[in-house]
Amino acid sequence: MGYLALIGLAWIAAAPAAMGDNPRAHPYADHLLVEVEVPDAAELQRLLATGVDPWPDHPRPGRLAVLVAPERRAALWADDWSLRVLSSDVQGDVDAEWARLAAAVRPVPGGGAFFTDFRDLAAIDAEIDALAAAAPELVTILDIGESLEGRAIRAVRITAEGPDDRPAVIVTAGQHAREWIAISSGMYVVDQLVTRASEPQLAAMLDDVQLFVIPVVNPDGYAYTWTDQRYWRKNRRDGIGVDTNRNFGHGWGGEGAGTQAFEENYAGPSAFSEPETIAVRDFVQGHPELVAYLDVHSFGQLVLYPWGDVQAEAPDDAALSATATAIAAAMGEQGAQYTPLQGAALYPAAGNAIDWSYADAGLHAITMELRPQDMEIGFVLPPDQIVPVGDEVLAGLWVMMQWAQAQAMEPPGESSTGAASSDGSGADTTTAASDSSGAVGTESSTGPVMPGGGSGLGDSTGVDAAPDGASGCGCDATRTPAAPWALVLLLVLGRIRRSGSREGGRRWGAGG
Ligand code: 0X9
Ligand code: ZN
Repeated sequence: MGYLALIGLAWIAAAPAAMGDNPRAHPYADHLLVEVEVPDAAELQRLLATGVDPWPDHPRPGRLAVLVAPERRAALWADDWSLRVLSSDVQGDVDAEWARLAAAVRPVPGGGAFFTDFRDLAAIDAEIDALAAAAPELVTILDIGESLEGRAIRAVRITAEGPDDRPAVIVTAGQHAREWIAISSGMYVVDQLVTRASEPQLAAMLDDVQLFVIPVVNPDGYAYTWTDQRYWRKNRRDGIGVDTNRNFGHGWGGEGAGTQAFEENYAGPSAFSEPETIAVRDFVQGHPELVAYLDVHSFGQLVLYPWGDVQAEAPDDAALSATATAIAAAMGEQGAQYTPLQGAALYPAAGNAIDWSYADAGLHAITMELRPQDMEIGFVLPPDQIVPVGDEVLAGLWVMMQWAQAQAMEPPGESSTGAASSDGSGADTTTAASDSSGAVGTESSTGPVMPGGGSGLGDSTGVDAAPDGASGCGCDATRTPAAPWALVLLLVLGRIRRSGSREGGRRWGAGG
């Protein structure tokens, strides 16, 4: 980022508008965070009837963290729940984070300090502008829509010069406002791909593949987490909010989608009722060069693939599962262990973004749930995890980009999106299992991988070492078997296929 530092070294702005400055903004005063042992579904209902607020948006039996407002304490303590107080001062925790942020020096846009802490929307926008100004040959900023409150929804396109029909990967983050680490990671991959673009491996990739990153899909919600409620999740529709990740058009209103506006997973009055989901939908539909979609969330350390609403296998289950496994392994080599899993096996979430992008737009689609795994930490990660988590996301994204790159290498007429038919029926399913699995295991298995020289699919220990059982989402994630023999077979198939494609296949360029 060195050359960007030339923009200035000592721009110190006034402390940002602070939650602490806002007299209305102490929504968690006297709240406790309590872990409750919930033996079964009936007991879960009994617990929720006390009016406590489950920390995960998809509460399940097991050890469940709940926010307890002062007026709910008596009801909870009167019963025979097995409890552990995780925090006796939730507002204090929020205030502590805020005090740190308010005291921090605002970074010079493009000056290299952006990832030393979490950043508000203004700083994010300034950083995007600075990156685009410093590398106009690589970066284009696109306004793809406007939020309910009139904020711009911005996409960043990163690619080397070349035709617009080169295969492209889209990354979205920040559908859920409180998941700050997802947003910082979206920014981190933008920063790394731009500032390291001259590294030979990356330069070659950017010749072949285009990347679109939307770091903040839900800017109104994100702004609100900085001014009012740190744990706000949804957009700001009528001050109550719609969960954009239940508002997409595939399976809308099905299992795991809330029907009541107050619910954290409220799906909205109809599919694509929200400007944020409309913006993503229209952008995807307007860019037929897209082949893959990565949606970034927190938390739980999981790599999820379709379907997310029903447990039936997607038509391209093998390909999607192989990609998720490869991504989890690549992320695991950077630091934390990630578990690949079909989304619906975690819990059903009808109307989510990746199901729609897979079923209706034909994209190879993955959701990441980033760090932590631990409910006690939840959405408030310390800032020294921004870069390590960003590196994990970058390593996972690199797998997706390799998958996209492999699409570019295919001989004409052999399409392998690894995706279902456009109506989601799976009727035109391709040979994607071998195609895409081969793709994710091509160059990465021998060459260095962004960012730290790991080995991608070649080492699936990230999968095997993933912890069993409860994820940070409060869900009992069952592990998807890595089936190493199958992966090796697919890898070999991919290699054979890929080298054939190299010799006889098309390259991008005039005439495509
Ligand atoms: O519930 C969601 O929208 C996402 N999880 S989060 O904790 N970040 O809110 C993930 C949805 C992934 N799909 C399924 N679980 N089916
Ligand atoms: Zn989320």
